[in-house]
Amino acid sequence: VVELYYWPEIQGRGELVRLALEDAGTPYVDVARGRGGVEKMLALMEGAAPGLAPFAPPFIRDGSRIVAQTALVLDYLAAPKGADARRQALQIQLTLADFIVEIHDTHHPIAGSLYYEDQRDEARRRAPIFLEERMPRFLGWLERTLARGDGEHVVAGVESYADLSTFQVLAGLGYAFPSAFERTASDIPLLMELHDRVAARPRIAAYLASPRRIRFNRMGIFRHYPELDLTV
Ligand SMILES: N[C@@H](CCC(=O)N[C@@H](CS)C(=O)NCC(=O)O)C(=O)O
Repeated sequence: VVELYYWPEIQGRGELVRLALEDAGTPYVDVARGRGGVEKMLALMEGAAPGLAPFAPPFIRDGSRIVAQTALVLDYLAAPKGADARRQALQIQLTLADFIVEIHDTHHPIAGSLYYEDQRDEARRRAPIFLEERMPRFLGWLERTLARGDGEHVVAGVESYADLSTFQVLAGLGYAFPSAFERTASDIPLLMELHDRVAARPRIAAYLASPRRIRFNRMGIFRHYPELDLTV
């Protein structure tokens, strides 16, 4: 059974791995959500197991193998068949990873170690620039990627983990920045359809309705602070 290691109280980057495991119906243990699990996770990061220790969660343990870095974990667990499809999925996933860093930095522009309240002024400068410039640039690229492909999958013609991660980023942006996201929605019709299609996949729909799906909250990457959203 695959062991997933991730912070227990947030969706975060771990959610991208959870979605892939859930969609594939792969049995897994969400270790840090169990008793003593965070300690086990930290021990592995400190090098408790032989081999390369992970720098940060999420990571997985599959037998004697420990794999970290979200995109690499997804490639390990769920790479689409075919060298071209596999490379394209990774390319898209790494672009999503860049996007996620910028999303996170809207509420933590100075340091991850400081409270939001201690960097709110900087966040108030950064968030509108993200919403006006960066969010449309990333989403526009994803929309064009769909339009140039089969219109339904970010890797044309192939179902992949990158569709699931795209869904998660769209869901998170809609939660964090409802007003800015609504303004953008009409520019990204194919992405909005992808979002709904992924949410309706039987295993994903069951997962989203289950207690395994942690709710969005103010500890994760996608946070709703009304003062950072655009006012219409
Ligand atoms: N590039 C890594 C980033 C991993 C990462 O930033 N993990 C966060 C949680 S989502 C963390 O716990 N970071 C601890 C740290 O950076 O010190 C990935 O995509 O997996």
